[in-house]
Amino acid sequence: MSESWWKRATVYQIYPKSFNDTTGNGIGDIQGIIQKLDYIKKLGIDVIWLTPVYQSPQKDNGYDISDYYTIEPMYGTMDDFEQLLDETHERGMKLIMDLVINHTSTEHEWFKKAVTSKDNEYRDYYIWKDAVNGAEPTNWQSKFGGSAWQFDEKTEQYYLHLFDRTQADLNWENEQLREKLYDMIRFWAKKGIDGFRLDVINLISKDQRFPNDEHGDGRRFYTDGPRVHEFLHEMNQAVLTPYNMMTVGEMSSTTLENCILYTRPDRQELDMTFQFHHLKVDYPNGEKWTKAPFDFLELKKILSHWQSGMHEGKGWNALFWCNHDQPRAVSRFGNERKYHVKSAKMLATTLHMMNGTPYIYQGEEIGMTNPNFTSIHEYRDVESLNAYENLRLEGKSEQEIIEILQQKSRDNARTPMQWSADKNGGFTRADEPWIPVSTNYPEINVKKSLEEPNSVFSHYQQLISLRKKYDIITYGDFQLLYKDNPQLFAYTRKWEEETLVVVNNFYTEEVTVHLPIDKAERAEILLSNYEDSGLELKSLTLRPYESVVYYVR
Ligand code: TEU
Repeated sequence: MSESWWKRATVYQIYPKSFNDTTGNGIGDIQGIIQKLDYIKKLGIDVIWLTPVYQSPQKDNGYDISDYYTIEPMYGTMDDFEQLLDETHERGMKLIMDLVINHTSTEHEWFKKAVTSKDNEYRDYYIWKDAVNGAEPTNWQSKFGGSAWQFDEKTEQYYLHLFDRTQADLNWENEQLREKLYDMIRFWAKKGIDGFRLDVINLISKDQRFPNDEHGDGRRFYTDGPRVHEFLHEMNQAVLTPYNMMTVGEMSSTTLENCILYTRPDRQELDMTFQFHHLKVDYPNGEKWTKAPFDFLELKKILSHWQSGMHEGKGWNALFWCNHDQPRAVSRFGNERKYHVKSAKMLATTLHMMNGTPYIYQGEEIGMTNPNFTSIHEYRDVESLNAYENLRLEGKSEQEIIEILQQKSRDNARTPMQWSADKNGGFTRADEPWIPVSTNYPEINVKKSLEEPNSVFSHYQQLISLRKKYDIITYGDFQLLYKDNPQLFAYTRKWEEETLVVVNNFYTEEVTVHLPIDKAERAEILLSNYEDSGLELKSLTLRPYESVVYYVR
């Protein structure tokens, strides 16, 4: 396998809690994943990314780890995990784990010891500060709302938590702590896993002055922080390269310049990065908790900027529309009602023909939608529940808040995988799954998608196989066309004598374009979401959500 095999790979993200339940307790489990490996293989997947299955009190669905070395019992046992790993490999696929090392659960042994006294040997594994003027040490805000500092009555100091108060930030300045984390990574690498997705890894280095943020929520003092590249290179040399781990960093609020530094091969830090700027184009003035349409021109601008910038900078993008923290793509950027299949396919083509490694979030391959819950009692996510309380305090009505959650909540992507039209979408035999199934499971499910020749599933299969067949998709450059067109996302990929022309109509209105392509008369269609797309590139009319990949050589 070449050292950059992952440049041609497609990754499938599994959120185990909502994937497949085999015990009847309403919660997905590892044996449930094993049952569906042939399905994932049929899609054409190369790598599975498993979100956390370590022991956790589940305050943040596993991103609050209390023991890095134990499988959470509700998901199964270490034997189950090792069986999953073996059976994944037997099918020629790889498995990467989620590595959450910016913080641990406050139920982790390290924290439970650290909080016993100021001079405990584990105290410095976390970030403790005295009150300032009787209040929190800084005005930094948690990403889940409220202060990022929690007061501990026993030792009369605050500890830092950039997320929930039960998720205490680790002190990466402590070398002994770093070594303990590298030992843990070696433990999993020695089991034979193939890599890691590193959770909010660009937050691990904090400005040690811990200043107040006079202009914001404090993120500029810990995002892409002063020693982050040093720490990542140290970890790379200590464990990631020695065990040949594929790595993707989740980079909260990062920059193109930093992502080039994180992923340029000569720097030996990470292989690729997720950035989120394209997923904030429906956050007016950066505010998530408002109902707003997405800004299409901004979406094109951001994606194109990252395509060209990372290509020129020799970095590598992780491409995605959705994950367990984001609303469903077809609901957010497509048309889940009248043009459900067409728009789901259009979004898939738009992303998968780009430069980078594409990630498919479970259910995206069949066009799963937001569930449009109508009651706060259907929501589960700590961020959603905090937002509900905060919006009530702001005076918003119940209906206004529910409409905002319907559009923006992370629960949107966490409803159970829809396998069939059976009870609970075939996810569980329990009466009540841990979170309600979307009511459209009789219409949108795997069984139905596998039976239909022109399903969203079959479109993803074709996109994945095109990536393996055409090197231009992996190595070609990127050029946006018609950047000011309000409904068309069109771009070219060029490599040696070849050109891909990818045209995507993001709306229901028809649009006519005159594509400036050399040798256009030699164009052939590699993939379309319509049966009869035109070949006249000089004057091409695209129908609602029409999406076509042309190949010219
Ligand atoms: O997400 C970090 C992150 O940037 C998002 O959670 C975002 O900040 C949040 O959704 C507010 O919009 C990672 C994990 O993917 C997420 O599930 C965890 O909750 C978080 O880190 C803490 O571990």
